[in-house]
Amino acid sequence: MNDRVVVAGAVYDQGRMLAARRSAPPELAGRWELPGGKLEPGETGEQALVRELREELGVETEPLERIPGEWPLAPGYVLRVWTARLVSGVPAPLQDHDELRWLGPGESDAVDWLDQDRPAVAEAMRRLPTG
Ligand code: DCM
Repeated sequence: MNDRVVVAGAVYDQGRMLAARRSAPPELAGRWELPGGKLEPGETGEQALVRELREELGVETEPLERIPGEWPLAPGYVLRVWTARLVSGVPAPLQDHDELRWLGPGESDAVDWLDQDRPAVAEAMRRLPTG
């Protein structure tokens, strides 16, 4: 059985990484994630990521690298994560989120990440570009 893919982005800008607090569904609300969403048929992971970040945050991004690995979500779904660069726009919580926060080096524990995002968050923070 093929699991459906959820893509998420570790968006970098000015040496920081973006974290987003979910507003729904109730069991995930209040927890923080790397923003993203479900891959649609015919899309590459990178295309889905750019689309989801545009829809959810109103920004244009450029995927950089896939973080190796795949993490189980709800049954039937797996999470794949890319690093990405903010190209234009100021992120705003347009959908699914009620707060955004930029995290600098050493600040990754400042928010309560969804458990399933933690391995990718740790790796993305290790890859944080300077400046
Ligand atoms: N999800 C997750 N971690 C992320 C992004 C999404 O666990 N970084 C989960 C939350 C939802 C599902 O994937 O159960 C689909 O996400 P969305 O509702 O944002 O489309």
